Amino acid sequence: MSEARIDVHRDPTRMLETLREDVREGLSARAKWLPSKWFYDARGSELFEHITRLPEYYPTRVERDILRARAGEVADVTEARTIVELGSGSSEKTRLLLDAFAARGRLSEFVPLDVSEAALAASAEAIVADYPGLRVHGVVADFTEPLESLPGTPPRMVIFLGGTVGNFPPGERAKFLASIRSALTDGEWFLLGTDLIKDVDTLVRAYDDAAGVTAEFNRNVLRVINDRLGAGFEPEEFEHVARWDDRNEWIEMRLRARRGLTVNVPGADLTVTFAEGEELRTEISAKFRPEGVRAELAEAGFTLRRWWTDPAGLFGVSLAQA
Ligand code: AVJ
Repeated sequence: MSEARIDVHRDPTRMLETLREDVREGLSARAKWLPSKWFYDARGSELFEHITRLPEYYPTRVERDILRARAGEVADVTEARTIVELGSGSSEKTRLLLDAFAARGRLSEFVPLDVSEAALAASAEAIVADYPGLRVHGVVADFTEPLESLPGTPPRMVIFLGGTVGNFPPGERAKFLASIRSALTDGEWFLLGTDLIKDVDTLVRAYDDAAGVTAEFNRNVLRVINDRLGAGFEPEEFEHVARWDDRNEWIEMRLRARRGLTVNVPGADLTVTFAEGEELRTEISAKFRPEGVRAELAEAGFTLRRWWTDPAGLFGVSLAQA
């Protein structure tokens, strides 16, 4: 019985230092903000998995339908030998690709990469058990840091699903796409999921579900800061806010202080005050137009070979070639 190899490229000391810097910068800014990657400790990753099963959160379901319909075509077009998944989480949708590649008997290696070691270990073990003969090489790393050289037998295909590319602010998104391109050799592949612009109601409800799971996910970033930096946030003092920003074409998640608060963050040598009603931005999730996705991929040096969407045009999947 083989085992998943898991390399930890994330140095815990450096990770804590980055959190400390992000908290110092974001919480002392005039308009407070935090990078969304800090949601994903073990509990945050589990809450996100719960979100993917909510009736309001359509992206996971719709992307899964697209992948189910197109996985065979992805395998036939790319003939990839290695799949590298960025932000792999549970890798649940990725199984549709692994199934299609396995049926063709060509795929030799799967490289899931995630910041959450707990999520990665669980998914890598499960995939090793279910795909005999597939080498599984998990990497614990932060994909917002510049990518080092990618492992695996060529031709490789990097996949980045779920619309997570929307979490980057636009300038950083361009740099990120360019760094994927430069980690690939000419002719290799990139499969990208993007959530598309649609009516505001559908968008906002996806980020403000009736059961309040997204609200708990949002507040989890405060628990992460409590755990790692000894902060004294009381998450219930903050109200979950999800809002569509029409000018930037993105959803913002915010935490709004229900009353005036002072919070100590000893691990960042910081005391933060919130006025009543003051908001902390915790995530942006950009939504795309098909022509915008094509333009951004081209700008990064990719050629779009296939574009797939669902019948209602909710979500798009691009297959691009370096
Ligand atoms: C995991 C980044 C794709 O932006 O839709 C879900 C995270 N935030 N609900 C997204 C999220 C609020 C999600 N991604």
